[in-house]
Amino acid sequence: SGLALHYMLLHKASTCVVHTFHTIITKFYFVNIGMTWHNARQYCRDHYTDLATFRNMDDIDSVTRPSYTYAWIGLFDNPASWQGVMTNDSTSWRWSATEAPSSSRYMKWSIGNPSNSGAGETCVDMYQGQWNDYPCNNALYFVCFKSKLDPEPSIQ
Ligand SMILES: [Ca+2]
Repeated sequence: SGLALHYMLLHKASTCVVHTFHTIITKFYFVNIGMTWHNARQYCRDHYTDLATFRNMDDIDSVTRPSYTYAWIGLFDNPASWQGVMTNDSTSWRWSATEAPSSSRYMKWSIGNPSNSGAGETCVDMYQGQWNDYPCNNALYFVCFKSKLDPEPSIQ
């Protein structure tokens, strides 16, 4: 009956919480469609989780080879966080998925960047694994990520 099924689901959920834990798996996806940064973010949110967020070098290395062309990643400059005049203080850069600076403080800027050339570079692309601030309205390929719970629970 419906009642019995409801009980079973509750029981199963309860068991899962008490006896198992999960790890979060992140996968990166290179999308070879040219889009503005904001349209790329919407595409990633519709089809995956968000534009790519990188926590360490292993994350960057796990992106497949086509990313070795210019591609948007999920880093942007939040004007509300700018200190005084519009600086490129490293703490002002935010990840799209969290709207927060990197908790690991991991950064991989290319030499001379962020440069804020023409005071209009508020989004970030990646080239050969290194980051460059760049005007958001340019159409570039991009990298999305998808996070999911490990489907295989570990019994303690
Ligand atoms: Ca730049």
